[in-house]
Amino acid sequence: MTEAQADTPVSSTEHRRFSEADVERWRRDGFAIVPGFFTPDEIMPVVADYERLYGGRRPDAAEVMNRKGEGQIGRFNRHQFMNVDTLPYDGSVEMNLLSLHPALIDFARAALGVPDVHLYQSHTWAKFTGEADFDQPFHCDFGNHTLTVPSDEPCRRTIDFIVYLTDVTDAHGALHYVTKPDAWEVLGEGEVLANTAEQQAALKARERSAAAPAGTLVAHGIDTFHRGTNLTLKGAHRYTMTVGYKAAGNDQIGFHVWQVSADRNWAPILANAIPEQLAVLGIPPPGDPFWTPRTLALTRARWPDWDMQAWLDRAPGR
Ligand SMILES: O=C(O)CCC(=O)C(=O)O
Ligand SMILES: [Fe+2]
Repeated sequence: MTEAQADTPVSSTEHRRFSEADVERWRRDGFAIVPGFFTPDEIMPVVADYERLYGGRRPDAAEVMNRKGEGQIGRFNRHQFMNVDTLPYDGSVEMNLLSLHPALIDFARAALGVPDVHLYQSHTWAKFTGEADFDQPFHCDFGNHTLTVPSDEPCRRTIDFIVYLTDVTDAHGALHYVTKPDAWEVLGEGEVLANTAEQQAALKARERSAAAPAGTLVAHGIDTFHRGTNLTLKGAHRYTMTVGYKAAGNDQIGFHVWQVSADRNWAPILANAIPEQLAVLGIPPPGDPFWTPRTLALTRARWPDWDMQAWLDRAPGR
């Protein structure tokens, strides 16, 4: 973990879009659902990008491909993950900056209780009725976010967001979830696996729906029981973005590695993000000792679209 920098605000109320009750709920239940976290103006351009990128993939036959028997628990299958892409996106500045929104960073810092956070996951997900069987078993996401298990300490776990870009009713495949107290009552305290049919049935008896309007933020973590469900409304779609934050320096957690996609278009982000947003991608803020005359000159040459004035203003020797 990194130590708090003297000039790094622990929380910036300027960007605050959650309440203390949301953080308490997230800590106690594992879930906080915050309607209206994003405004229609913020969501609209991103929905337009999704339409351009994914709208053409809407299947002709809008019937649910339900390959299960009646009452059977869902399974993971690769068709569920068809329309998924990773940051940086082939879209607007708004789309590229959504998962880096200062209000998300603020929420992540407050929930994890750390001054510095890192964006470790950001991907799109467009689901269409009939495209796949989206019904999943109850699971916790830690399986592909860490090689170990969720820590006892919240600051070493994660906060994982699902951003609703369209209205998500149950007929649009709303996420279903079980609060931590409810899950632990049937599985045992701190349990993160539910491999038997009996355990799945016990969780199902306690499941709640995260159905909510566009602009809603669903916050959970790597240790929360939940499952994807089928879209059943004919011709419907569900556009969401999946966004994960961890404490900066927590090497136990990972999903995406931004450096590997250096050949993708980072210009919309580099040209428009504020230092606080770039910091969660691993770019040191202005004034960090990484920045020397040499690293500043080389970085400016590498990314000509990036206005580095704020970094130059804090350059050594100025
Ligand atoms: O998209 C959803 O509603 C949940 C999907 C999910 O939990 C997963 O794929 O891990
Ligand atoms: Fe999941």
